[in-house]
Amino acid sequence: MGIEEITGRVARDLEHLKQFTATPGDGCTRLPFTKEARDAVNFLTETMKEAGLTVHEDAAGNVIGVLEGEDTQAPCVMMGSHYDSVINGGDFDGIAGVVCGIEVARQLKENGIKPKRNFVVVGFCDEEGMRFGTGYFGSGAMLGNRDVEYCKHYKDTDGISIYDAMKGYGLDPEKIQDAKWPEGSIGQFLEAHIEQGPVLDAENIELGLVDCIVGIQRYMVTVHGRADHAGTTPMDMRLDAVDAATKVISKIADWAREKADGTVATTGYINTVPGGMNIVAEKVEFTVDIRSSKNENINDIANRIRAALDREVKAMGGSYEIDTKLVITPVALSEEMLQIMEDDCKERGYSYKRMPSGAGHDALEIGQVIPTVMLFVPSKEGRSHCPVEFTKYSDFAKATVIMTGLAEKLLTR
Ligand code: HGY
Ligand code: MN
Ligand code: MN
Repeated sequence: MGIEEITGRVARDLEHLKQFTATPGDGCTRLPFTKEARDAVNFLTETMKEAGLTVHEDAAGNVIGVLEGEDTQAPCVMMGSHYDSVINGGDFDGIAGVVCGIEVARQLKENGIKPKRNFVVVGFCDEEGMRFGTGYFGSGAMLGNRDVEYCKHYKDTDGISIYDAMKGYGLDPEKIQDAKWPEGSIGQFLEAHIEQGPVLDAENIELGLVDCIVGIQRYMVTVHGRADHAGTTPMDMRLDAVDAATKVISKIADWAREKADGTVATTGYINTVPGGMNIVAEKVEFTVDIRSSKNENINDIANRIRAALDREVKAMGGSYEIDTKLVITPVALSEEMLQIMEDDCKERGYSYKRMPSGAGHDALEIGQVIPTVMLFVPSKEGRSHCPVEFTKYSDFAKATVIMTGLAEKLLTR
């Protein structure tokens, strides 16, 4: 099939998926266990079936399509990404990787490939962690890393737990462990994804061969002070949670800059309670997201945050607690599979470069235990996690051609 037809099929599927958002006209908002997620899963199910896959939804809400190989018990080749999004995000983050997986299945069949092992396409649930502050729920469940206690512990800002959200969505959270795949049943994992950064677009390079993914630590910090009148309470009598919290928050970015090696950290969410302009805040909640290709950097910044909280909150006279949302180490991706894709790029004359990923992905969770590789396509002006996120459909098409070449080699050896 020519690159134009492939581009047309990818465009058709992604254009159709754009409608499944809770914020039409203001980016993609497709949170886990919502109507938008259900609509997207229904469309992916139909599209996978039309591509000749046998489809089911697992206990975690992942949608799974299988192109059967000769030996259905042999370790499969899996390809996929996530179908959820951030709030007011873009139309390509995650979902494009699922569509590319379905497109690779189409090309394997069109190329007359007789796979010796199953080729499995997965749309993962809740990679972003946007609703519950966590991350990699579907891919983590597939590895057996999610249990009932986890589902009950994490709640969204309306106080709805993953457990209750799953029940409302029609899943049984008590069966979450049924999503686990047997040890050794997945041979390799492939993920196509937008770069979400500026490198490929700025250097006019068509494909990014990802050789490592940063580690991530995410925390929700709650600082407790005391609500008081903002006018009458003398400064030395206040337990001002905002005063203490901001003395810590204001240092985090500099601690990342000091590493001067690509380490990053940010506070993406701050909430004061009760939130009145003439009330000294009773408490402040804020998130921390720290990333680096060096795990010791992440640990160092996390430890400095804890020490600063001890110092500043003690001085204020209040207290604090830290809810650990995510701790995952950096991962090196498969050199063997990178080399196969690199050779194919050279043969086809596609420009490419090897590069790290500053974004986490389902590949970060899965790559901890399974040989994994990622292929990036350019993001226009490096923009992502916002409505202007854009990638040319022809870029996705080139990625599917390279991924099909890799899958063919893995499935026929
Ligand atoms: O946050 C991330 O790195 C990814 O987009 N989930
Ligand atoms: Mn994302
Ligand atoms: Mn993503």
